[in-house]
Amino acid sequence: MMKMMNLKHTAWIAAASLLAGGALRAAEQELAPLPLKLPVPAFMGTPTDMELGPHVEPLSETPRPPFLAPKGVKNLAAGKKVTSSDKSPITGTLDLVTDGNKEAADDAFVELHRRTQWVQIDLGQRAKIYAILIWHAHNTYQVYHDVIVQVSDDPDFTTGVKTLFNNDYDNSSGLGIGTDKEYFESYEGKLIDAKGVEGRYVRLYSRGSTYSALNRYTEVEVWGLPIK
Ligand SMILES: [Ca+2]
Repeated sequence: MMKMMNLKHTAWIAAASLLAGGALRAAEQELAPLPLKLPVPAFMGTPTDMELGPHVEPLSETPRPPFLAPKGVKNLAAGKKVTSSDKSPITGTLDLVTDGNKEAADDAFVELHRRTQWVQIDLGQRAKIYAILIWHAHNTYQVYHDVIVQVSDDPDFTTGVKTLFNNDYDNSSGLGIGTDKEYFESYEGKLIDAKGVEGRYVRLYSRGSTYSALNRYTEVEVWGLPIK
């Protein structure tokens, strides 16, 4: 009986100190909505003539709710160096991925060849990442395939790779089956909750869309805090 009480007591102290720790962290890190600047919507409403498979999330009819992150986070990808699996893009240049222009215009995206391709952003230093936003192409209704988002400290992504998002439900890109849903591109971009993951490099895969076999990237934002 005595032993049981001790155990309970110990458990209570552990729970109490966990709570206190949480409160302390919350005080240190005040949260605020991400100060996103969205592009002009190029189209509105729901497509009527597209058949949606079970892997596609229906288009939301309401704007995305504000995303809370620690106050002071910045888009660390702005103006940063971009590399790619495609050494000679069909249209545009890789710097368009981080140039800040995310409008649905013909000169705002880089277009990579067919099949699985990636773009990679070097944040220049390690960072704690809270949200990643992707605009492939929001000029028309389309769903991109095999969207996989990874973070690592290794520019070759051979070690320490953390996968934040993967909707490759049939493993056609060979990085493993993903359980995330496919989704429609829109002016809001796709927001991926990165939950404070740490790393220097962000890599984003895709394998064409319902609109085209090619891979467009209009803009990628990586919201976080540099690790000093
Ligand atoms: Ca751009």
